[in-house]
Amino acid sequence: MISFSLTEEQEALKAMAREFAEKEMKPKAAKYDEGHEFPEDVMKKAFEVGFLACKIPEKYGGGGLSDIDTVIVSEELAAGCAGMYTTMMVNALAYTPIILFGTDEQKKKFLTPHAKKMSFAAFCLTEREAGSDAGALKTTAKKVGSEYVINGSKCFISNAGIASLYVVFANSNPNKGMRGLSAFIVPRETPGLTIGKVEDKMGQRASNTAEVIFEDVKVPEENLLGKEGIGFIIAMKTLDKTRAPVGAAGVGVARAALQYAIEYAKTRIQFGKPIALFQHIGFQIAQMAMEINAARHLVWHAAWLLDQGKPCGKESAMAKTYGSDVAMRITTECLQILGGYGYMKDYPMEKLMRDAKLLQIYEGTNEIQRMVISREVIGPIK
Ligand code: COS
Repeated sequence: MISFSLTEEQEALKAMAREFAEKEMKPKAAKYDEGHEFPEDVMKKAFEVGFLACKIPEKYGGGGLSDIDTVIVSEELAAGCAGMYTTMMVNALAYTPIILFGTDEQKKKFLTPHAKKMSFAAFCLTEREAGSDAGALKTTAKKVGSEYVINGSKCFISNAGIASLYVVFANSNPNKGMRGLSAFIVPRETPGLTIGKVEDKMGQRASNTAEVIFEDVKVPEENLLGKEGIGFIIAMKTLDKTRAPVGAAGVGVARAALQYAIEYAKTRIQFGKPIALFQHIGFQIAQMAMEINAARHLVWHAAWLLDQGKPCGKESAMAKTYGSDVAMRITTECLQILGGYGYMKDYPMEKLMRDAKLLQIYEGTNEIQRMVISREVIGPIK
């Protein structure tokens, strides 16, 4: 059966996220972008209303949001500020390997405290020499007695500098290549874990992105997720789950840009009439509205498949790619509608455009997504 109607709870969740974005995020978005600062006051409130732990299952004290719930919330939060959205939803990214592969004991030990107190987590996969080619990562985890000793470094890690918990992918059997990868839960206070360079980003500047360095970091074997050698699969299954929300964030950013451009076009008078009455602008607005709807439908379909437990690697990749491409295209076009004003920092459009760009890059570049989609669509070649 196909249905686009939301439940009463989902409508309430959407309204709450929209109000939070309007009242708490939007008014402070420019300040935290300009200052490249961690929005602590906003995050405290986000924790109070449950967004930081929204993906932690209810059994462990969190919000237990479904995948459809998650994309609804993601669209709304990203419409408020994509950088703040990323700070919140990277928690979901880092909790997902534990939710999917952790034991009951690991979930109680590591997730429950995050549901009780404002906390952040980071997903440590990317390295300087292993970005798109995630399987080629060089960080090692050597088994010594009942511990693993982790050495290496990770880069471009969202939430790195503010996290108290890291899910770290390392090779515990380098002879096996990507089949030697394993995933570990590493608490912040573990000796040898340090934070390196904090990145100065073009957009999403309210989100913290930094390097994480591991020098003889010892973790007990109880912190291994699943079993040795399935780290790559853990990473891929996690990303299958988290890519649709990135598409949803693209929808949110695009929607915010279009809404602003429409208000502007209705009041900006040129040649004696509002520019919204020029056919070119009207058609542009129609095209953008169609693309936003199309992107949302792809996102909701991927989230629905996830909730049904059906395979959705291709659909998640489509949702992420189309949603983020639409965000980039629409923020660029909306900026053009504002002309010179769009290019100035006094208006929100240039930030939306800078923020959109990162959505095409993180959680797997859109080129990698196209590779995932094309492999499945083309199928085996004899
Ligand atoms: N679910 C389950 N298993 C998966 C999977 C998925 N979504 N994707 C791949 N696998 C499995 C494959 O089935 C294969 O297993 P077998 O060898 O047993 O058949 C194994 O994993 C290797 O997969 P593949 O051959 O596709 O690996 P490639 O190196 O060719 O490609 C890509 C892997 C490029 C898809 C992967 O490295 C990737 O997603 N890179 C981007 C990383 C990323 O998103 N980084 C962002 C950082 S997090 S913010």
